[in-house]
Amino acid sequence: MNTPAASRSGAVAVVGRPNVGKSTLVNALVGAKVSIVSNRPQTTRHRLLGIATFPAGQLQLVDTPGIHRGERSQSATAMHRMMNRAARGALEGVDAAVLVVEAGRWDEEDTLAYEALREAKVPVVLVVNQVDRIREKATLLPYLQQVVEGREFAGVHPVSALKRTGLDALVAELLALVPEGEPAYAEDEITDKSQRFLAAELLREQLMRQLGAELPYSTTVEIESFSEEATKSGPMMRIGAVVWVERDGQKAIVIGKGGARLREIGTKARMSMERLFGSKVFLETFVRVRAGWSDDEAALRSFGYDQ
Ligand SMILES: Nc1nc2c(ncn2[C@@H]2O[C@H](COP(=O)(O)OP(=O)(O)O)[C@@H](O)[C@H]2O)c(=O)[nH]1
Ligand SMILES: [Mg+2]
Repeated sequence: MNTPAASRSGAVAVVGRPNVGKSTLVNALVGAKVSIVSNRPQTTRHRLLGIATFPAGQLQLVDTPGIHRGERSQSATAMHRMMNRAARGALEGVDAAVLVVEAGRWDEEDTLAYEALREAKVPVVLVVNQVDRIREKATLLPYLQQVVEGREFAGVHPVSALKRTGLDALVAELLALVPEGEPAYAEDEITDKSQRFLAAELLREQLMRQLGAELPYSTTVEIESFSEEATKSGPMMRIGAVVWVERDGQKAIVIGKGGARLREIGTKARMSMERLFGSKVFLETFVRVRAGWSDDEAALRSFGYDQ
């Protein structure tokens, strides 16, 4: 008799320094953009679950803001403490962790992330990402030998999250590391976040991508209204969003000449929302000024930062 292999299900933390491609990897495994991506560090501000279901089981991937050295923490111990705290938060209750690094590079922050993971005593799978950017493939082998030397990994996977190469072997390895069990989420669920939250994030992604260097960090997005209605051509989501900035000058920058910048931001965000939600979206975006929002805890709470 042929009994099918038992299904597996478990949580896997995705950890690494900023900008290595953690969110891109989570999206590639989930098969949809649940976590926003930009070339700026600290794009991810919230802990988010990406749910990836395969024939052999389900992985709940914990995407995290990158662990990095705080600018103000000068001593190695303070740095260490911070790394540990960040890693521990992401590691609560997970069955395994993925340490994402950039192919061809390993610096002090990668070492700290590795050490924090080892202290948490979960199996660590090393994902060497962005291998598509390595022109001389022959340089990869000595690099891999060098980074695993003296370290303990449950597995090592050179991948390209962007081009989606090397992911099947990674998934097989991760499924083997999580316990047997039924999926924690239904097959069609892709994240633990609401559509409202995802809509705010997709708008923030465009702010990160389209605004000059300093501005993205002093903006945030709040969804004021969110409703679904039936139209002749199918369902439509009607979304009202506010981009909060700290100063009038920033408002002018976000809006742009004749409103051009805001239109471009809104159009791109709407298209990503339509792709993710599989529905028509009518997006209305306003820019408002609220001084010092990032310091005001009550404001942060009302923007959903305590989720
Ligand atoms: N060439 C290349 N770029 C990548 C790859 N993975 C991520 N990136 C890019 O690296 C940048 C940071 O990605 P992101 O996922 O936001 O990194 P995170 O901060 O670790 O979550 C983005 O511009 C991505 O498009 C990859 O496999 N290859
Ligand atoms: Mg990220």
